[in-house]
Amino acid sequence: MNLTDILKKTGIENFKKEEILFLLNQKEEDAREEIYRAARKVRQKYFNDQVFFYGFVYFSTYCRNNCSFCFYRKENKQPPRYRKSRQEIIETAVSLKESGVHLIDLTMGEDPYYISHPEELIETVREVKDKTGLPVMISPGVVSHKVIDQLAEAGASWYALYQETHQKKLYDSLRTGQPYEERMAAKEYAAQKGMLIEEGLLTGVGESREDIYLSFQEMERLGASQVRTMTFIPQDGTPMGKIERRSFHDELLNIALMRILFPDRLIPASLDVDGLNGLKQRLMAGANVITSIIPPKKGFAGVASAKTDIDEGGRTVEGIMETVKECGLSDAGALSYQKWIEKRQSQR
Ligand code: SAM
Ligand code: MD0
Ligand code: SF4
Repeated sequence: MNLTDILKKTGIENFKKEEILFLLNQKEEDAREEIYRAARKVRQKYFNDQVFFYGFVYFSTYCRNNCSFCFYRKENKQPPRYRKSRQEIIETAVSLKESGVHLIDLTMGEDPYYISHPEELIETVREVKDKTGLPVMISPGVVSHKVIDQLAEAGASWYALYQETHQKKLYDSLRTGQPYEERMAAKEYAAQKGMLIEEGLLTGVGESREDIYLSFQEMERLGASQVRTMTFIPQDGTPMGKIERRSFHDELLNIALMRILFPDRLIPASLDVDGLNGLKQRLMAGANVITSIIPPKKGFAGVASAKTDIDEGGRTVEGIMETVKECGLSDAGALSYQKWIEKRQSQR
């Protein structure tokens, strides 16, 4: 198989399984650079070198679950637990909007309070949308079909829910006590109701190339409009806390392959793994969204990197602009983001 020839193609439907496995197997720096270059060309063609910015509002860090990889798992005593008031959430969302983000991602642990008071969540979505005028993504974990209906009705554009892996045994070891099919069904239902879906996988949790291939297939089957991956970061006080952190190079390869296989989808470069430090490489691998933009000194946390660069202002629109420019990219603007969403929704 010839790398250069394979890289002439885009779109998962045009690749044979062996070709994707072959791409996933490239370990030499030169070969990987060639893949990143191809991914950048695809981004140029489909997105004209423009990127989108997502504000991240982690409004409750309480969680009933015990994901083995997550700092905020119920049994961990270490993370700061907070539940922000509606007022604080709105103020933060508005200040994020004023700083230049294009979407507000409202994220929570599976907080028992919100699970028994879904109307609070729904009202928050409605108000954030109303007061910011921006599209809203909701990342609440698994919620009932009824709550999905209400979230869609309140105007949430996106439902973000990551399977982490599509290999069921590995899934069961990561998302302990959370049936695979239930999580998948929530996404499928939200898609049916006209919400855009974000699917994601963790890199560096023992997945094989075959498993990654399976995840790409599932992303396609779901019709995910945004696809992501983040390198697993070991967390203190958790069952996977003593595993050695892997370099982010496999994440970069996965980002680039997603860009080539899903040329017209959104793919995040998350500030939540390596902070501002890792942004350039992720953008140079073909990402076109910068996520986990968090206002400094307001007491809002990240997930995988709970604190990195937040209070220093590194995870702000101002903080990322130099890197964006260095990569030859520019701010797509809120209007073009809105249009992208409308177009995608009309195709679903
Ligand atoms: N609680 C909701 C859920 O699990 O769907 C929403 C927020 S959850 C904290 C968001 C995502 O962060 C997870 O799905 C996972 O992909 C990622 N994440 C959590 N812990 C991580 C870690 N230690 N390293 C890398 N990514 C992590
Ligand atoms: C991020 N910390 O974008 C956020 C989070 C949830 N929808 C996203 C993982 O990196
Ligand atoms: Fe809870 Fe989400 Fe963390 Fe799992 S990943 S423990 S559901 S906050």
